[in-house]
Amino acid sequence: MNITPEYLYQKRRKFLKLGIGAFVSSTLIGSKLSALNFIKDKNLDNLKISDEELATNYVNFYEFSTDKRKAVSLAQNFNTQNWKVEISGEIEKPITLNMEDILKFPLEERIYRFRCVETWSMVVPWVGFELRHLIEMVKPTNKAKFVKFTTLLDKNQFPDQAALFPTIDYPYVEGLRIDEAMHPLTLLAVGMYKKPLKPQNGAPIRLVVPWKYGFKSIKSIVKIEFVKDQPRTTWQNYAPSEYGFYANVNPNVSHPRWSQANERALGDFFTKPTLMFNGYEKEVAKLYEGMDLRINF
Ligand SMILES: Nc1nc2c(c(=O)[nH]1)N[C@H]1C(S)=C(S)[C@@H](COP(=O)(O)O)O[C@H]1N2
Ligand SMILES: [Mo]
Repeated sequence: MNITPEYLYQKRRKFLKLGIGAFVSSTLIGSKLSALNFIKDKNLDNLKISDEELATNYVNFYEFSTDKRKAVSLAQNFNTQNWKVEISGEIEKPITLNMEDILKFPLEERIYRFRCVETWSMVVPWVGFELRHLIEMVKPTNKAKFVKFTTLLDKNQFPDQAALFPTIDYPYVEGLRIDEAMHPLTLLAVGMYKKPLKPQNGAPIRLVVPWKYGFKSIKSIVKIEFVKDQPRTTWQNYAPSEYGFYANVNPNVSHPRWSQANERALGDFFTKPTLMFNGYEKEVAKLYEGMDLRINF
């Protein structure tokens, strides 16, 4: 019989597992989230939400480890105290925001499909705000054509960044075209399952672009830059023939080493067909009108 109230258990676990830094930052976000009257996503598509334990324990976060389980355990002491996000480049109002500032954007819950390029998928109830609100605040100039995102670079915290031969180039960089970044589906997430993001899922703030492969949804962001030219991303650098800039979920365009036609939802035994633009075709297809999606993969 478990007689420990869930909130006490949670509290104790936090103290045992998290460094004090992560604790401070996640309590800040946690108190904000618990005070929040969520604009509840009505889940009109009736998506089956993934089990929270699976979604928080089966992760890709190469800075910690390429091994999904190891990444979770190595992430537990991640320090997000005094986290800042620098917003710069082709904008009228460059600014550096702390998490308190960021939590003033209108937070809401969004239940999204999420599809990794490795063919696993999940459905996550994110908590976040539309990136376009931040973009509107900083007033991009007409030279701003792309948005470039950068993850924290910190060899003291990320074992793979300190390795003699890191797996990928760091810091992790991603990018979106400005109209993709302005799309109302594009989120900056600070939470999932009504709680602050866990370190392994990209605390304290990450991108979520639900119609693109998961690697576009960059974690633990410290910099957002508005740029003229299409930024070169980490995965393009790693293998340009395998990971394109657009990375739109597309069952008709195979990865050179495997098909993208099907996927397996976390916890499921059977696979199911992958949907064009991950099920968001109605909302986003117009962004790519006239583009050859085999070339611009
Ligand atoms: N900084 C950083 N962001 C990242 C990654 C990473 O290794 N480092 N992995 C990406 C990949 S491949 C996926 S599928 C998603 C996984 O998000 P999740 O672990 O929260 O499910 O994060 C993406 N964002
Ligand atoms: Mo991924």
